[in-house]
Amino acid sequence: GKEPIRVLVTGAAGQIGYALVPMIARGVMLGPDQPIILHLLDIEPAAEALEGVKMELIDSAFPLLEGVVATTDVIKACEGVDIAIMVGGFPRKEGMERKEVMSKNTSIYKAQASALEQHAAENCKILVVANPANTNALILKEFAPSIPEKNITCLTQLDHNRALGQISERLNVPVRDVKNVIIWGNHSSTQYPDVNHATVITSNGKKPVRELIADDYWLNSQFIATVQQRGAAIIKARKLSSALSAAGAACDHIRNWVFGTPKGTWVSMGVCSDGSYGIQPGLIYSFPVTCQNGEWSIVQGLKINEFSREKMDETAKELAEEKELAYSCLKD
Ligand code: NAX
Repeated sequence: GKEPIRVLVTGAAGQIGYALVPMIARGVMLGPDQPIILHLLDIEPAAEALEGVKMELIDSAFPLLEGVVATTDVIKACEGVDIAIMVGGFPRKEGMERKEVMSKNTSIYKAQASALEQHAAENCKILVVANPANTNALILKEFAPSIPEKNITCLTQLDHNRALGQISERLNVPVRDVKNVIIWGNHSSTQYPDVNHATVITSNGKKPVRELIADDYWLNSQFIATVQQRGAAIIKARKLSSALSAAGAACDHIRNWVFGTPKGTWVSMGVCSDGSYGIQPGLIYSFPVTCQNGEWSIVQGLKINEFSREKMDETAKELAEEKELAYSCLKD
């Protein structure tokens, strides 16, 4: 059979971790014939809970699962990993300043960057989920200079899936038939969910979403706000933040990256900007990407209208500000 792949999940004792590790162990991320060794990292206060997750993984007797390393030692956690899903971080608590949260996370991501750089497998693919996701990924990139930029990404597939879901609900079509929405920018409420290139497969062929939904108020205002605010709506309803949808999106992200996107279809990923679409090079910005042979590339040549341009720049501006804030934290 195949050699096992080592997958690191940080923050594995948390709620996304609890939804994510069984998906990985069932083959949702890397396929039904790919053996897995899970590396689970969390911090000392969560060590016992982490051990409990390990016990449940053993008790699940997943056929693909060949081993579980559960640890609070970041070096041991990173040893030889082929894929790293970075879910661990410091959450924003009520009354906390943005700078305080940023400062906690920049120091976590600076330290974990070095551990990955020194101990992960060559060509390890990294996905940052923990917020502020784009800026945590940026810090990881800057403090792990020997890891190729193309191997460091952040999660906006959840936002992408939320956008697909809203179109599917509105048109009452299966979500699998909705394609090519785009999430531009930051995984925050300034993100720009763009439907201008999105299509739906109908019995009469492929149709633009803008043709099927001839309601500009809904598309230009309600749809965008619903996707931007979906995380808050989930918290309000569940009293907990998105976990199963976030875990599912993390699996989608890695699966698309490793196995490729179907011809004519793109997904959204936070990746290092090369200046495409006039976005400041070096920022981790969500773009439409296609994947092939384990590598992503930014979809080129899409027409951008004035409305989109403004929204794409607004979210880029927020990311540039987050970058400055992160660096000012590192200097303190
Ligand atoms: P939880 O608080 O349930 O879990 C986080 C876990 O990380 C905890 O077990 C904690 O002990 C651990 N942790 C803290 N510092 C760590 C460190 N230095 N090393 C390793 N582990 C550490 O949060 P959860 O709901 O699971 O969310 C995890 C992260 O995902 C949060 O930052 C959250 O904001 C972010 N999200 C990002 C999304 C995205 O689409 N990019 C969507 C979902 C989610 O909100």
